[in-house]
Formats: sequence, structure tokens, C-alpha cells
Amino acid sequence: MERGRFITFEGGEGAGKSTQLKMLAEALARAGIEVVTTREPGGSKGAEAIRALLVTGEVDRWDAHTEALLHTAARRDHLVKTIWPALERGAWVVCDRFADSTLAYQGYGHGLPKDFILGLTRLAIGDFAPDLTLILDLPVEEGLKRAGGRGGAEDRYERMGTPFHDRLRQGFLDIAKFEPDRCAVIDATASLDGVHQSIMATIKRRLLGFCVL
Ligand code: T5A
Repeated sequence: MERGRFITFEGGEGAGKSTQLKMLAEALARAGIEVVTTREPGGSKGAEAIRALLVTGEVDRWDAHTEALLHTAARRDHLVKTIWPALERGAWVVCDRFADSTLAYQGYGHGLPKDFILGLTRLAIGDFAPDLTLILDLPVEEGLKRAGGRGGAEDRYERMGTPFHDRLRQGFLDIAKFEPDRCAVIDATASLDGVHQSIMATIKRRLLGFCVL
């Protein structure tokens, strides 16, 4: 059995990741591919318990190091319990956020050194990396407006202030520049269908040879 493909969605708050992830998963399923959709922080029982600690409560609930450690612990559990078993049985895994979010949010956003974050990630997941990362890019104000319109209690990061969100937007663009073979920046200001079409075109181009779409 050939190993499945691992696709991650990244970007700032309200960029449309969850919406586009669902549209992509439906397109892959229509093409006869077994798809597992998942998210971070979360995606396994243990990681969902850690998620609750991270996305609710006071903005200064954790210092940056603790926050990075919690995200990394959640990621390890998610990989071991959900992602790796699915890929092994040949399913494609489509994940809402992954390790790039730790570099963008805890690194660029909170100011932790890049080497610290990359070292932590390597410790938890070794050389494992997504086959393709779709970075949905959108002006910060537009993303926060979209995310705010959705409501809910999981808004701890949304409340971190515009300069924080400006830094992490730049972080995601830097990540794409450093790893152009793995990452593709998608203009998320377009309509839902427009963004979906860009994503499908990228999948066909980047995963050509593996893709039956
Ligand atoms: N985090 C996570 C870290 O700090 N470090 C880490 O290592 C990790 C893994 C997770 C938080 O954790 C942080 C980052 C996050 O703040 P979350 O609730 O999962 O929290 O937050 P987000 O991932 O940011 O999810 P959001 O739901 O806020 O944003 P999405 O998924 O990007 O946006 P989506 O699809 O829900 O869309 C938001 C709204 O916009 C509309 C949708 O209908 C929806 O109402 N919309 C559009 N409207 C117009 N045009 C379009 N093209 C649209 N696309 C979507």
C-alpha cells in the first residue's frame, strides 16, 4: 500500500482554512481518495484536551515557551494517534494548521528564537513534514473581521492585537519563501470558489503523478 499524502493549511485568523479544507476534502473524496480531515491544536483525544488549555482564557495565560511546549506535545500525540496511522494505510490527511503555526505564532508572533522552535519540532516529529502546505494569505484586518463574525469562546489568539497578527502574517510569508517546494501562498481575498480553484490548481500542479483529479 502506497503511503498517503499529507496536506496542511496555514495562515492567520479567519483566512478561510476550515472552509477551504472542507471543500478540498470533498473534491478528493469525489475522486475516490480516502481522506482524513483533522486540525491543530487537536485531532486526537489527548491533543483536543490540550487545545482547550490553549484557545480559551486570558491572553497572558501562558508564557511563550510554555505555549510552544503545549502545542508541540499536542502535535506529537496527534501524529502518533491520528496522522501517521492514516498515512500508513494510504489515506490522504488534510490538516488545519501544523508545525508552521508554531513558528509563526510562537516564533514571529511571541518572539521565541527560530532555532528554539525548529529544535522543539525536530525533537517531537523528527524529519516528518507535509507534502504540501497551502498558506492562505489575507490582510490582518479582513481576517480578524471574518473570524470575529463567527463568534465562540475559542478566541484567545484573536484577542492578541493587530501588531501580533501583522508579525505572524509576515512569518507565514517568510516560511513560504524559505521552503518554496513545500509551500504555496494562496490569495485568500478571492471568493470562496476562487480560492478553491487556486487550491485545486496547486494540488494538480504540485502533487502531479500522485493525483487522480
Ligand atoms: N496556534 C495553533 C498556535 O498559536 N500555534 C500552533 O502551533 C497552532 C497549531 C487555533 C489557534 O491556535 C493557534 C492559532 C489559532 O489562533 P482555531 O480556532 O483553530 O484556533 O483558529 P484558526 O485556525 O485561526 O481558525 P479560524 O476559524 O479563525 O479561521 P479559518 O479556519 O482560517 O477561517 P474559516 O474557514 O472558519 O472562515 C472564517 C469566516 O470567514 C468566512 C467563513 O464563512 C467564516 O464565516 N470566509 C469567507 N468570507 C468571504 N470570502 C472568503 N473567501 C471566505 N472564506 C471564509
